[in-house]
Amino acid sequence: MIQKYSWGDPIATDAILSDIPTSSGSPAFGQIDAADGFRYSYALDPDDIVFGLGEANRGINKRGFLYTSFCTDDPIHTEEKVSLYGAHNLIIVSGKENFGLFFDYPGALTFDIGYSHMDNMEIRCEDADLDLYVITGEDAYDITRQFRRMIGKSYIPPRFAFGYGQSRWGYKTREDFETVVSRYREHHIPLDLLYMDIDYMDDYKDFTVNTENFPDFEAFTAQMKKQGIHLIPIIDAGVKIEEGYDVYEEGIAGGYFCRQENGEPFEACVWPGLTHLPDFLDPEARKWFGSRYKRLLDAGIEGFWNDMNEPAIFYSPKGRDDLLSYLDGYGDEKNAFDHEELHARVHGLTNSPKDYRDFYHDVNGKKIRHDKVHNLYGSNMTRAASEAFARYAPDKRILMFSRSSYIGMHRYGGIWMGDNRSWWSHLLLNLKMLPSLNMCGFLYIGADLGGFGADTTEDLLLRWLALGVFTPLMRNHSALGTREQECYRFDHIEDFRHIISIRYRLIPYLYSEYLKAAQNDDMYFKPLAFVYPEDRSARRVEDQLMLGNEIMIAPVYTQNAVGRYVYLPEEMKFIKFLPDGRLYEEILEKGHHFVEIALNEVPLFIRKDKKIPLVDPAEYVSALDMDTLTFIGYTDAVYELADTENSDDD
Ligand code: MIG
Repeated sequence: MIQKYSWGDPIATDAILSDIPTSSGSPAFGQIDAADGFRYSYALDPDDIVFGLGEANRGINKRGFLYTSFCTDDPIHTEEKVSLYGAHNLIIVSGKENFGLFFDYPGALTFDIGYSHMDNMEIRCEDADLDLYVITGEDAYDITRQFRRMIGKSYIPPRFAFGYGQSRWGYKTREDFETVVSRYREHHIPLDLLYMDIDYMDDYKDFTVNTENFPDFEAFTAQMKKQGIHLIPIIDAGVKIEEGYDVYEEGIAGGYFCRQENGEPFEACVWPGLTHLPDFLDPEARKWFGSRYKRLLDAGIEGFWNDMNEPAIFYSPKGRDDLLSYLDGYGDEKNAFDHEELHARVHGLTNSPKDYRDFYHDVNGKKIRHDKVHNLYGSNMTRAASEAFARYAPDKRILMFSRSSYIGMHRYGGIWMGDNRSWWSHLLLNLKMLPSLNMCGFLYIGADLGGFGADTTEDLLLRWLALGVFTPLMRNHSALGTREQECYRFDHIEDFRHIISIRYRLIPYLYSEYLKAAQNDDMYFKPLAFVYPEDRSARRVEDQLMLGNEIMIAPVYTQNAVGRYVYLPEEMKFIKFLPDGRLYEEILEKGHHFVEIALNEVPLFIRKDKKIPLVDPAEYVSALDMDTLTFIGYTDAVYELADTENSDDD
């Protein structure tokens, strides 16, 4: 059952598609104080687990910390961080009472889940203008499915988007890309996607391609496609201010950019230098920006990633000028600086709350200050793209994923988890986000395998890939200046070939489970707690996941480990794909086990009386041969592939 409660004058977010009448009175669970701002509080039972929050820090169980939904470009995801790139305001309390809460509020919203007081949860925001949906059900899984039905169907990518992708910030020329492809093909490591980061553009100008580095871009995409490779360019939110640049000029002429109080377009400095931010909350501006993707679609492009759309702001001219006049204030006494203040001012230039209060959106004819709708910005950028794809390529699935998101955007695309680092702890952190994101509708998801920031190591990349085998988005990506981490850079290239080949052998199964999840408003990844709610041990497992309806995964995330402990809530068949092509199979009883898993093995567990399909590997998705299909697991079981028609796999 879902009940909706409403306070003040909520801003429409389009997160919820179902029409739910507003209830009077107050929710059956917790207390509300809407006198000064908004506060929801609930006393937690010692046994309660709190699930949710999608892309957020810490555990699958969110208890014991503080989280603020305020989309933030922060590339250092250490344990104390309260905001990442997304704002996913769903939590589910599972224990003494079972209920879900979705706070439909697009500004900053804080979830204090046993942080200030261990046994209390408080959710608060500045304005008492919001809708609160209260969902009651049998258990967390049931509540999740009700929620998913209310937010509409998840995005479905083309089948090739289940292939493996190589990315790196720094690839610049046609030759750079061709080298990556030829080295992958030469070593017979499967590859379907090649990501183009900001350097493909002309001066970081959206929807341009540097003609010196790509003299004939269309011929290039066609030549790549012949080799089974899909090029996926990045698009940034900010539009460079430059006379003669058509996107800038159209934006000005159409009045499509966010404005300051005085009506002048707001300026933000990002990669291209000074930019204007398109007002993605305005349907006209969305339509215009979306139409720009067509240029690249026409050149043979079939997928995109949207970046910097929190929006990230390095600094604003106003912030810069404030700093300069502060410096001027010291005149000749440069040594007299208050060093703490100077430090704070310099660091405060980036993603400054002041800047977010300094520009406005046009929401259905109403002028709304940015910070009040901050969390909708990236979502609406991605919506602009998706609505354009529906206009220009209605019969085709286009790959689309975004960095920033709000619930509702799951209908338009997927997300990647942003700038993680080459840390073992992030392998585990990324694993924990997977089921939480699925709860919020985001199914096409994945992390930068190997880690984005910092230098990776061969063993970390191998272990991360062994998790990536199962994530819908399987992409190796890294930052400019870090150790190069394409698979062919390392000593044991055959191990990389093996692990990625296993992904390809599993694609019919993985894509099929993905389609089933999308079509049935279900989860692709589930916490064990959702499948075995009565099992007290399973309820607390944070480092194993259920995938689809048949398997459990338990990646190794510790350096130098030769295996790991796993908990089996029921008998399962433990399977390892060995590097020589053989399968290791062992039936394990319910309970705790230590399983050995070498760096070059891919483990999975098949649930009792289930089986999964497997095909022979191929070097790209459209070369997979469904005639080679066999089954592994409890082979007397029945398995049905989802209907994969219209999946655009070439
Ligand atoms: O400020 O385009 O998260 O994936 O490589 C950094 C360069 C901008 C951030 C993205 C990352 C991408 C990088 N971008």
